[in-house]
Amino acid sequence: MKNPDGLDKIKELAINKFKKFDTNHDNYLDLSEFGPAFKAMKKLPDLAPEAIQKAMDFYDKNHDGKISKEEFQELVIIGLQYHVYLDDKRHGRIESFCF
Ligand SMILES: [Ca+2]
Ligand SMILES: [Ca+2]
Repeated sequence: MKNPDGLDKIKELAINKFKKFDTNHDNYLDLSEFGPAFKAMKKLPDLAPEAIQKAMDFYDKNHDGKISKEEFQELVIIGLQYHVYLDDKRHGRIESFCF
C-alpha cells in the first residue's frame, strides 16, 4: 500500500463501525449483526440472506461462525481497495464511500 497513513485511517474507521454494529458488545459480529453491517457497507439493503451468509463464510477466516475485529478490518480494506485506488490522492472521500 502506497499510503500507510491512509490504511491506518481505514483500520481505525473499521473499528469504529465494528463497535457500532456489535450491538451486544461481545467483540464479535454474529450473523444477525453482520447482515446489517454488510448491507450498509455494500449499499445493498435488499441483499438476500444467502448472499450475506456466503459473504460471512468468506470473511470468517477462522470459521468460528463470527466476525472478529481483525476479520472485519480485512473486509473493509478489501471492500475499499477499489475506491482507494480511484481516490488515491483524495483520501478524504474514502469515508463517504464506507457505510
Ligand atoms: Ca456481537
Ligand atoms: Ca471468525
